[in-house]
Amino acid sequence: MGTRASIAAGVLASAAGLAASEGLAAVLDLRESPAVSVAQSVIGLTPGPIAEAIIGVVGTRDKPLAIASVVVAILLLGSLVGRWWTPRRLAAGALVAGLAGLAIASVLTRPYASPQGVFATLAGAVVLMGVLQLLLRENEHAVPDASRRIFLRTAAVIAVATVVVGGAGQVLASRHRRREAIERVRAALTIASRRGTAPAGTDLAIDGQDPWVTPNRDFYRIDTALQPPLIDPADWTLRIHGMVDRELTLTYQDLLDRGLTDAWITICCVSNEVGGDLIGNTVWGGVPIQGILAEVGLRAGADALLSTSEDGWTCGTPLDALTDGRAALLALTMNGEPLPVAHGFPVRQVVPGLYGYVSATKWVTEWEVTRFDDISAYWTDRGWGERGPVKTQSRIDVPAAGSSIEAGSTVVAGVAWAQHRGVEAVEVRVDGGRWQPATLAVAPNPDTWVQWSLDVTLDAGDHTIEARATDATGEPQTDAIIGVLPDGATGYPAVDVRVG
Ligand SMILES: Nc1nc2c(c(=O)[nH]1)N[C@H]1C(S)=C(S)[C@@H](COP(=O)(O)O)O[C@H]1N2
Ligand SMILES: [Mo]
Repeated sequence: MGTRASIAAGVLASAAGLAASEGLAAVLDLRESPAVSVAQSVIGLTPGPIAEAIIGVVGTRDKPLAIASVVVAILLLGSLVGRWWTPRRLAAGALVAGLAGLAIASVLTRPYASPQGVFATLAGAVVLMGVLQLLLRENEHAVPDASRRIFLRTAAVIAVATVVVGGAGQVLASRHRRREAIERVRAALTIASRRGTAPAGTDLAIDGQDPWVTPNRDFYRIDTALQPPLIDPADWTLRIHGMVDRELTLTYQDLLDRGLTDAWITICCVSNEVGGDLIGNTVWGGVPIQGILAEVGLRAGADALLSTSEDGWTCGTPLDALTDGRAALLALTMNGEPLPVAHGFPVRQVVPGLYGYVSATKWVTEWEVTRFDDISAYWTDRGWGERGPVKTQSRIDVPAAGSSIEAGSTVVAGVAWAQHRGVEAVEVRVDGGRWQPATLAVAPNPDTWVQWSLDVTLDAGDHTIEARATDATGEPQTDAIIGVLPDGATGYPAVDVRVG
């Protein structure tokens, strides 16, 4: 292989090594990639007067310049490694080892030093040498043209892989930095909002039962976003248009200025199976949607609010549910904190009594007042029901399904919900026997779930415990076993236990 080819191979191999270490650094979520650590060390080691002279010339572009110099230096040294690879393998290896050693030293002396950083650096060195070996191996083709073709083809494939891996690494890394910036903005917000302590009497605190207040970190999460949108509240707006008398655009500050209302609301997902856990209860702080709609003025004939999120998800909500006085909110806080990013930061909707897919738009940025006849939305396009009212349901948390318990008296406990109608009663039966009324804990309003419990006496053998809730209109939940599609699962929750 000629000199030019080995130099080119060296440049390509070092670029590939660099891309591999940058890509790994991004995947491993490192605060700083090895190349940036080296650039930082270079900046730190540059004598003051020289640094000042450089800054005098390039101004604030000194940091990109430092990184660019490191990259150029790596490629130049890489060309030397390539040049030496065949005739002076030992020297080439020593040069790579020396470079990797220096890079590892800078990684380890940085405040974000980590074993993963060392790993990413070493992986870069290994890729560099692997690529050189691949490109410069003595090949068996006697015909120079054939070996040239193989070299060029291999080099092209490696070049593409380098660009893809390096590019993806940069995208990931910049998203990581943006996420950190948004988390800092979020942490710095102080919004007067109620703490998420349960009102007296709501939580029976029975072992094995979910707490009445769902901690934010345990709150179920459902959305179509591979990565949640990262929105700075300072940039957030909600544009309201469509069948309104006056269009309006609201900012985050506009919402804060209106003052926040706190409301305990349980939200749940239409995809929650009977007995499932896609449900959570918390105190939301937000601005009532009804007042905002009154301000823009609804035109006659409108019956739907089509909301769109920053990431393009849509949902259609019946205007009735937003204007009948219930606590439908444009929420800014969850459990006394600014919304977590995954739960819609900075602003989302929460509407008592409707499944999330027709009401709970996270990262909401646009409202169109419209008619159901004229629209379709993300999930309704995919076969789910248009309106999505929550069906009365109950869940047995204790005893756990499949558990073995002692004969005699045992506590059966769980939750029940019928948001915005309220739960009037919960009953329990064993092996299809007589329904026995459970004791209900406190629910501060009809929009939250309610805990319940009942002592039952079980004798030895296998038993099935079932529950059913009755809403405040007097309607018991149905025993018809229906799956989640198209508008929510029904049937009694049932738990099988072995009593010994
Ligand atoms: N932007 C956006 N908002 C969304 C969704 C979504 O996919 N994208 N999913 C909805 C569904 S189906 C549910 S059940 C709730 C869940 O809210 P959570 O993740 O805060 O529990 O958000 C709703 N809001
Ligand atoms: Mo959902």
